[in-house]
Amino acid sequence: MTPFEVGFDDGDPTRPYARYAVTAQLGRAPILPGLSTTVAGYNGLFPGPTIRVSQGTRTEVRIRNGFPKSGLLFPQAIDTATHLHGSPSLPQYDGYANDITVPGFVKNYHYPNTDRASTLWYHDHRHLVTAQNVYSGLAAFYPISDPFERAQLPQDEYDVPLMISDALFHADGSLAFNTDDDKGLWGDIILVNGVPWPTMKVKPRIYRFRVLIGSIGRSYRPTLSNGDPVYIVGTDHGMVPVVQPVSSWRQGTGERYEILIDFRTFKAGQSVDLHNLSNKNNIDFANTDKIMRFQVVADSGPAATITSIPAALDPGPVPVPDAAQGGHSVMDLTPAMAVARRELRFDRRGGQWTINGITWQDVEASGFTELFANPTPSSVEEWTFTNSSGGWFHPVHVHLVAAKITARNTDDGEPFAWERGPKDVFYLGEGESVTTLMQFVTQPNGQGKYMIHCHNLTHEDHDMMVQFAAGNPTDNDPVTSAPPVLDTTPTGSFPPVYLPTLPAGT
Ligand SMILES: [Cu+2]
Repeated sequence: MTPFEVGFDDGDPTRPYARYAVTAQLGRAPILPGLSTTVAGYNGLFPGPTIRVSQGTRTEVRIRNGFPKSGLLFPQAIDTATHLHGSPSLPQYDGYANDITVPGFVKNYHYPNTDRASTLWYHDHRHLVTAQNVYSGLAAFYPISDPFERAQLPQDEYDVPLMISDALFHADGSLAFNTDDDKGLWGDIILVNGVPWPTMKVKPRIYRFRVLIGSIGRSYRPTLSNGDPVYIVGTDHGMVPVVQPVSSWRQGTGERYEILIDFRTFKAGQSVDLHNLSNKNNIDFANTDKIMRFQVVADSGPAATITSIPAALDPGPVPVPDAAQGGHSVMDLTPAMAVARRELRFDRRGGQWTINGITWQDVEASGFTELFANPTPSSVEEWTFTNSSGGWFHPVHVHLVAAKITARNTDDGEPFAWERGPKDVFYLGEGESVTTLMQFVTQPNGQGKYMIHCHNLTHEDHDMMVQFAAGNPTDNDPVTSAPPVLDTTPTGSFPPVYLPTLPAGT
């Protein structure tokens, strides 16, 4: 997406500033052969427009709710709350589940983008309906780049975001929605960037794929059909220190893994498929074991800048604003730095999904004062997340922070090979427990409340979400300090300029 105005000064002229405008609106997508599907997406697209930002460039992203008065999957109008997943945004710009923009209103979100290169994404977070809003289309990529990442990993046409999701359709091509008694949504069609089982043409080179699971509930275990490894070069929050070759990896909703696939030994005309080995407690169908195909074509164009698989990566220094507040590089955190240790248990109780027995309903009933924890800004804490059930899995997301996984209760006690980098979603498989270190660095004047929830979006909606406050809980009230305003923008003021996000050659 191209910013429509650059150089706007919001009072901090030391950093460049870019503005974007996105309208959440209905659109038509040719997802199934010969049929048209109505989606509810950013600019009417699924996935929405990719916003690529250089580290240090501040952004204002205007999200207009341009939906009609009646909804898509349900009769109710689609209210929105937009979360930039992976950004240490101020609470009032973090997509707090009750900070709602109704049709006809616009909210201006401000993002710092000071973090190192990482694959962020923006998606809806409106309480009770997040699953249907994201499923309808409200999800898109927002990669941040920096000089260290640009020097070490493939760029441009060799840097491809892949949003994997699953869906159910009616015979007329319209989206069907069934969340299986709030357990999850299990579609029989696998989509990559909104295309069922696509084929992507690739050159015999090294490609970088930014894999995001945008499904509501389904998790995946991708693997290449020819047995080749993929190389994990990035996790949710950026580059890994040591590149990890894996034959498959497990990935739940909200998680991002950046992988390299080496096509250099392939001849034009050969192909390799990305398959899905699945995981326990997914409901699989005839073709949910397939994701997409890579079709190799003749090489062309300028020489590649990345010509070998790196063994290690340098993420660069801690960003200046974080370092000024005592911020460490997340992978340098050690247990000795932790000033508190906390436990979070993810359970089903009385038909509700709960965290330590608490739900977001309880948070609402408390007038939004109920807190799981109240860490001091810049302090390091050790949090352990536990799913003692054998009947389901929970990918758990903590807002504001990046974390280092230090231990698991499985196998050798170590994190899995693919998750040895900065993370903000932790896959709690059946009977699994994950221990993490995280540092609660806020922006200057950025104290306040942030959410913790399961990223299975039906679990989140019903009602597996709580909150913590970094510093003063009453600072930066997420609902009242930057409310949406009536959208009086004349039509056409914000042209929907965007980069298409379909893989090349599909
Ligand atoms: Cu869950």
